[in-house]
Order: sequence, then structure tokens, then C-alpha cells
Amino acid sequence: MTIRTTCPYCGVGCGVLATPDGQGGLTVRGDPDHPANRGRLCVKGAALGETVATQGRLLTPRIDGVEAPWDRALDLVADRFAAAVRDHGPDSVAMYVSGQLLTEDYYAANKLMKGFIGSANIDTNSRLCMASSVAGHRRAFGSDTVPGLYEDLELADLVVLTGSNLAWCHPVLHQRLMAAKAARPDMRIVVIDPRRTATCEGADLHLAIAPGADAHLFNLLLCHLFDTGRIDAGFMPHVTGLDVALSAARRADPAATGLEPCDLSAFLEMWAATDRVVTVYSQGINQSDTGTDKVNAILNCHLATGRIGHPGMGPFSVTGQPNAMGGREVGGLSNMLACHLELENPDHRDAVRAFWDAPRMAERPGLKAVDLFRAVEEGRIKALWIIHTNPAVTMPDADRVARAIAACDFTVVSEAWPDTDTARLAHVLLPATAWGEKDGTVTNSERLISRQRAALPAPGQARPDWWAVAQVARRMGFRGFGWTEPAQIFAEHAALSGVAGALGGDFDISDLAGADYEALAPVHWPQGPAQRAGRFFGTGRFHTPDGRARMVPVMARLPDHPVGRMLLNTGRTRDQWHTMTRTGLSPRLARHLAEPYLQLHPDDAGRL
Ligand SMILES: Nc1nc2c(c(=O)[nH]1)N[C@H]1C(S)=C(S)[C@@H](COP(=O)(O)OP(=O)(O)OC[C@H]3O[C@@H](n4cnc5c(=O)[nH]c(N)nc54)[C@H](O)[C@@H]3O)O[C@H]1N2
Ligand SMILES: Nc1nc2c(c(=O)[nH]1)N[C@H]1C(S)=C(S)[C@@H](COP(=O)(O)OP(=O)(O)OC[C@H]3O[C@@H](n4cnc5c(=O)[nH]c(N)nc54)[C@H](O)[C@@H]3O)O[C@H]1N2
Ligand code: SF4
Ligand SMILES: [Mo]
Repeated sequence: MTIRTTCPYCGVGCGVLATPDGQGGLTVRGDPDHPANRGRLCVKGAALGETVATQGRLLTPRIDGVEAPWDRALDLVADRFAAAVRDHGPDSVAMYVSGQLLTEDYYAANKLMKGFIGSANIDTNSRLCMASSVAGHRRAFGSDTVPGLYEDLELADLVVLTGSNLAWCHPVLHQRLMAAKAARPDMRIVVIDPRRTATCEGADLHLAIAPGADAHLFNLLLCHLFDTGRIDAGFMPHVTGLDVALSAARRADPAATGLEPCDLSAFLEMWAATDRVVTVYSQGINQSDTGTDKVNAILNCHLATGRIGHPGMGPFSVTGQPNAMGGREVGGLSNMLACHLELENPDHRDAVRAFWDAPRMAERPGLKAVDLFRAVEEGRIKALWIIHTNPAVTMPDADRVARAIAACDFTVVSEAWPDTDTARLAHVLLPATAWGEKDGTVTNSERLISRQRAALPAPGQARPDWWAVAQVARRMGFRGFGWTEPAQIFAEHAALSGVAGALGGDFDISDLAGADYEALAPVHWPQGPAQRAGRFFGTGRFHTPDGRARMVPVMARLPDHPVGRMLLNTGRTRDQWHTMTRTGLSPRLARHLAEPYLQLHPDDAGRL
């Protein structure tokens, strides 16, 4: 039987048809009916069948390296967490989770920490990824809302990709863009990236910007828009802060961008003269000490021109992980509450407290990833639970983080494979069902909710992550974790979003609370008749207290670094997923690049 499911890798969120081959394996192909990919898959998605063998998997709980029954492992985790809370307070425990969790797993973890343990010390690897965009959106729109749809990339007359290697990192979306350009060659594509990447091959213009100079560039653009009369007077009643944003932008320095004056002015005029413009951005913008400002410099230009929330126009932060967006919906960051509600807002907290019947709500933001591992290092975190992420490799200053985890009094790691750098440091290892075996939902970059469905049985004693969280919660004596299947968690999450909607929030999927979970077809939020177009902010109504968007003054600066020092940046390779625990299993995927690589210009290499 063929199962309709969703790819577990990038935020494009492609639909996959998976058919068990009868020998424990799967054959996969793209789902022609899925709106994100219409049957396409990239090479990673196409190789999924090569990664589902259970050999080498973590199949039994382990305590200090020794196999143990679930009951003992769960009792131990619950005891140690309860003891830490009792002896040192709720802020002495922490969870570090992942944008790769399914929404149901994520919801359970967030509910346990923020409503029952009573600490917001739960952060996610999305902190390393999307957090600048979240902060930029909240500053400008008053909510963390991605305004547009994938279709906007196809409908635009100009697509600007800045800090995004879309061809490698969101391949199917890139294929859609290339197909749109082939059908409509007048469409222009500009890539802004210090490196010449594979994405540049399909572009009309590559701007090899100086690393970190994007705020200079977009501030120059804002000035150019103003100076050439492109500010949309009709949209200005919906926006505040044009004057202050503009006066900050006036200090931008064309020389700082490192661009040839003719390329720079060509870009400024192309953007200014094109109504249907989409600016796509990703880690070249987000992963920066000025990431949030870079985001707002981009948003400012779209707000000033009213180019937002209409077909073919808008800023577009593409999410990296398959459920980074779902994580934002459940409030997986330590400074967010569920359903885009605000932790600092007492009305929001009360509403969630009442809905959860929560005994001890977190009242203030918890530790963010870097601070969280600092607290671990300093011994302030007595019990730590890491789920579906490998921070000993992927946190900044990874060796220091690994040492901190190793020194923690009590560390639990939920993993599908036993030998990751983080799993090796665990006191308790809990075996998780992986893609192909588990059930739930994910939300992609364009707010499309899709089901992941199990096509294979759970191997050994592997269990879903939500189940382990709920078991520990119950053993700690908490009510409200009695779910027996993910459908119940999804229904609860959807119902809670109705509470958020009633408070004026934009994430309201409450009409899915009673949906047939088994049959749930991919569905966009926003829901509801008025919003079927699926875009936000075209009407000029924002989620700020006065309903107007905020243009944020951005003081562009460049990264602080000694002159002449070599700057390295990081990035992805086309056929591997992060620390490669799954993609590393496919021989086909290893053929793209023979070895880990460093791209260095020969002149630089020679000089160094
Ligand atoms: N194959 C594959 N695909 C993936 C992933 C994977 O592991 N493997 N991971 C997923 C995840 S979680 C994420 S977050 C996304 C990330 O998707 P991307 O952000 O597209 O990935 P990166 O490879 O980090 O590319 C960022 C680009 O920004 C450029 N850059 C660096 N500094 C600057 C700057 O200052 N300004 C500008 N304009 N550009 C700059 C880099 O040279 C690089 O080409 O990919 C997702 N897709
Ligand atoms: N140097 C450098 N560091 C980076 C980045 C960079 O560009 N450069 N990018 C950052 C970004 S954007 C991101 S998103 C992060 C990603 O960083 P991570 O999320 O830490 O990387 P992954 O390798 O995807 O780790 C996922 C882990 O989950 C395990 N796993 C797989 N399936 C399951 C399951 O169903 N349940 C459980 N419990 N576990 C499972 C996998 O075996 C793997 O160990 O890295 C960040 N760190
Ligand atoms: S583009 Fe992303 S979601 Fe689609 S098949 Fe490739 S990795 Fe999976
Ligand atoms: Mo990411």
C-alpha cells in the first residue's frame, strides 16, 4: 500500500509517496498532488528509501550505556527532573529541541516545560536558524508571520535571493523558480552572496556583496526608493517610522557593500522599478551578529513600497528545517508562548493557563540556546533533555558545548541513532521512531500544514518523541498528558489556536480541531473564508497595538574583525543533511562531493 507523507528534510516540505517494498524498505516518489512540489523531489528526498534500514539504529533505552527497559528509563528521567525542580527550582532544568520535531512532539515538550514544570528554559535549534527572522517579523509586523506563498516566486517579475543558496538548500522551490523563468524569460533573478554559488547559474545578476553588508545595501535601496519617488503614499497610513528608518538609512555606505557602482545602481533601479518583487532570504541574512537588523532593512523596503501580501510580491524568509514553522506555531523558542502568543503578556499567559489547566506557568522568557548551554557549563542546569538535535556539533563553539553537556549532572538524549556526538554524552538515551515510522504534522515555509505518516512499523522499542515526553510528564504527576495518539495532540493544539485567534492572533487553525486527522490533506493557514488567498498584510492591517507596521531604523555596520584576517562562513552541501546521520547512509548521496570541502579562492589560498 502506498502512503502519502512528507519529506523530513528541508522547509520546502515536499509531498512523498512511500511504498513498503515488503523487505523493510521503502520506494519513494514525489506526490503529484502535493501543492509544494507537484511530484518533484530533489536528490535527498528521492534517496529516502536508502536511509530507512534499521541496522545501526538505537532500538532500546540505555542508562549509562547499558540497555534498560522503558519503564526504568522513564522513571529515572521523571525522578531526576522532579528532584531538580524540587531542590533548585524550575529554572534548574532545561530542554533543547529541534525544528525537525513534528508539531505534536513539539507541542508536548513545550506544554510540559512552560505550563507544568513552570520554566521557559526550552529552546530549539531554530535559534541558530530562524530566530533573527522571527525577531525581525515581530518588530515590523507585531507578529511572526511570513506574509507570502511559494507561488509568489513564480508570479514575481523580480526575485532577489539574498544569503540563500536556494539551488542546494531548497532545491524543489528553486526548480519551481527556474521553471517559471523558463516560461517567462522576462522575469529577473538577482543573487546576493559573497560566494558564487550554484544558485547564481540561473540568475541574471550576481552581486558578490562584502560579507555582512546587506543592511548597507538595503538601506541604500530605501534611500533610492525615497529619492526616486517610489514610496507608496497609499500604503503609508498603514506604516509608522518611515522618517526615522530613512534617516538611519542615510548613513549607509556604498563602498561598504564592496560592489561595483554600476552593479549597485542597476540593482537599486531594478528593485525600485518593479512592483512585483519578492526578496527571499535565509542564513546569509539570519546567521549574523546583525541578523535581525538585516531582516528589518529588507522588510523596510517592502513596507515603504506596500509590496507585501499581494501576488508576486513580498519579503520571504525561507525556513530551513522541515518543521521550523511548526515550531514557531507551538512556541518552541524560550521567549514565545504557544500559538504565536506572547510569554510576557499576562492576558496571553492566563488564556493558555486556563486552556491547559496548568499548575505552574512560566512567567518570563527562558534561556536562549547559547545562554542555555552556558548555564549548563556553569552547573546551573541540573537536568537537561535534548531531543532530535545534535548540539555537540551544531551549536556555535561546539567543543565547549560538548564539554558542558558532558559535565552536566543529568542529560537525557532522545535519538534515532546511538552514536551521534551528543548521544555519546547522554546518561539516558531514549530511542525515537524516525521518519517513515512516525505520525504527525509539519508546517513548511509557506504555512502549509502536511501530514507525515508511518509507512513502516516502529523498530525494536523505538517510540515517538511525544510519547516519551508525555510519559515523563505523567510520571512527574502532571495531568493533561494522557494522549494515546498524535491526532489527539493535534486536535488540542488546533483548539488552543482558537484561543489565540480570539485574542487577535493570526495563527488560528481551530476549524481543524475536529478534522479527520488520518485523511488530513495539506492545508494552508490562515484558515477561514476571508483569508483563502493565503497571504498576510495585503490589506495593511498588522498585529501591532495600533495596527500599523513598524519601519525599524537600522544602523548598518560590518562585522567586527581585524583587517586582513580571513573570514570563513559556513553553509550546506547539496546532498547531505546537517550532521549526516540519515543522508550519510545513502551511497548515492555521498557521490556529490568526495570529501568535506572548503571553498577558497586560489589567490587567497596562495597568500595564506
Ligand atoms: N542540502 C541541504 N539542504 C538544506 C539543509 C542541509 O543541511 N542540507 N539544511 C536546511 C536548513 S536547516 C537551513 S537553515 C537552510 C539554509 O539555507 P541557506 O541559507 O540557503 O544555506 P547556506 O548554505 O547556509 O547558504 C547561505 C548563503 O549565504 C551566503 N552568505 C554568507 N554571508 C553572507 C552575507 O553576509 N550576505 C549575503 N547576502 N550572503 C551571505 C553564503 O555564502 C551561502 O551561500 O537549508 C536547508 N536545506
Ligand atoms: N557550523 C555550522 N553550524 C550550524 C549551521 C551552519 O550552517 N554551520 N546551521 C545551523 C542550523 S540553520 C541548523 S537548523 C542546525 C541544525 O542542527 P541539528 O539539528 O543539530 O543537526 P541534525 O544533524 O539535523 O541533527 C538532528 C538529530 O536528530 C536525530 N534524529 C533523526 N530523526 C529523529 C527522530 O525522529 N527523533 C529524534 N529524537 N531524533 C532524531 C538525528 O540522528 C540527528 O542526530 O545547525 C546549526 N548549526
Ligand atoms: S526540496 Fe527539501 S523537502 Fe523537497 S525533497 Fe528536497 S529535501 Fe525534501
Ligand atoms: Mo536551519
